[in-house]
Amino acid sequence: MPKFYQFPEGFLWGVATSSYQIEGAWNEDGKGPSIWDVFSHTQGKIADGSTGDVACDHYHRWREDVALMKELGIKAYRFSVSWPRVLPQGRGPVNSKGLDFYDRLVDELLKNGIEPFLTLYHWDLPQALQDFGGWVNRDIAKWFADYVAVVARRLGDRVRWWATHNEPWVVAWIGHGWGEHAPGLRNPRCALQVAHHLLLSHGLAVEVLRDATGGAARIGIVLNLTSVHPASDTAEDHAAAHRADGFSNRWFLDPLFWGSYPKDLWEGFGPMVPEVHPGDMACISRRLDFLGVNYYTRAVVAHDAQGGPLQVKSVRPEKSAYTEMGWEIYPQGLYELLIRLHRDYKPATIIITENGAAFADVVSADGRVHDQPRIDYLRDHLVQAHRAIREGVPLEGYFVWSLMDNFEWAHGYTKRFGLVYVDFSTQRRIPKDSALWYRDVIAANGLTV
Ligand code: IFM
Repeated sequence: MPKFYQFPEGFLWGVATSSYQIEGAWNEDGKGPSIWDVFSHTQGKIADGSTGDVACDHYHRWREDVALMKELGIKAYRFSVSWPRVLPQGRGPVNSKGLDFYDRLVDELLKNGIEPFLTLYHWDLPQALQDFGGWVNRDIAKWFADYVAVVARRLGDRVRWWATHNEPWVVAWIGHGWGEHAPGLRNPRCALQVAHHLLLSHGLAVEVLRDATGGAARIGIVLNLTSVHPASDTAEDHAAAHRADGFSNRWFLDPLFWGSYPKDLWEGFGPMVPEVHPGDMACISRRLDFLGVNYYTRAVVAHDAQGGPLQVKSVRPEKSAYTEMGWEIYPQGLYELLIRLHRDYKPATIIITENGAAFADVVSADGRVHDQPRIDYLRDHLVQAHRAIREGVPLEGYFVWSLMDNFEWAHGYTKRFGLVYVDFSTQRRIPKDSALWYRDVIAANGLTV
């Protein structure tokens, strides 16, 4: 018997994007270069040799993109502000044309009944600040807070939802530990220091946002989190899973909610631990109005004596299905994660700020994109989210990553995550079957399975 899964009234049904991945216009209207401009312009860094110079050309097509969201009945739009578009040098003079762009976007969203959900940092650091060490330099916490003040003063009267950072784990480890993202550093010690500076800058920004918005705003941070499973039932693999959980989840959650780094990992990292100044942890653990959760897949790990300081290796479950990113499809992990967050950290509100999948979408002879695997993925995750709500998790919103196909970082344009297909040679947008399905879910405030 089909069952209807009804979501709470006022549930925030959204879609998400980020500035570098969709805007293009990399050097227009006074914008300064970001570390991603420099990185993608460096040969060999991006799988298909592409850049975000044009991307989805959203900087010029924003009105059309908002109209598309309106047609789909989208209730909230999560986007990010490009720091170097607003402050070309990262600090100092404001580029009013850059700020005007977001001002117009916010007005257009509100005019169309779409709630703006603003992320302040989604990885496109001004190159001018990278030249001073970027996130490795402790001064950046203050530079970030000053940038946040500029944006909040301009948009704070209309934007209610503010996220300071998107996925600081990725910035720290993929950008500074493993070098696969900008700025391309390969130094684990730096990665841990960067993680600390990201958290510190978050804490300062929370205060700035509260002051600038008079307490009306809902302020939070977005983390990429996962449910970690041991590869076997041995005590060794269970211990490895606990360490991996520390690395992926607790290293950010504990400071934010409890004001301390996890002791087991702190000891495990030994001389690599970051420099922490008195007062830092109190600043980092300022009260949050919401926790943003990006969930894509679970992690399965085993003990491995050769597996670096954590002595962990990833295991790929054989019988599972995978997305084009090579990520296992494991909807139940979302439920497990939500329950665990609620139990251990008790965030006032949780928002799923990203969930979605890349598949090898094609435009069929009928001109449509029949992406049933994406519908299946989203449906199964929503059922798990619903299960968590039923069990008391304060989940208030869900954002699909992404509104449209876009620049998937080091993968360039080879991975399509969108509800809307983008033909990058013409910039034509085609809503995929999943977009129409999501429209119906939103209209019904729930889904029948
Ligand atoms: O495209 C990214 C996004 O920028 C951050 N979260 C994960 C997405 C898919 O990899």
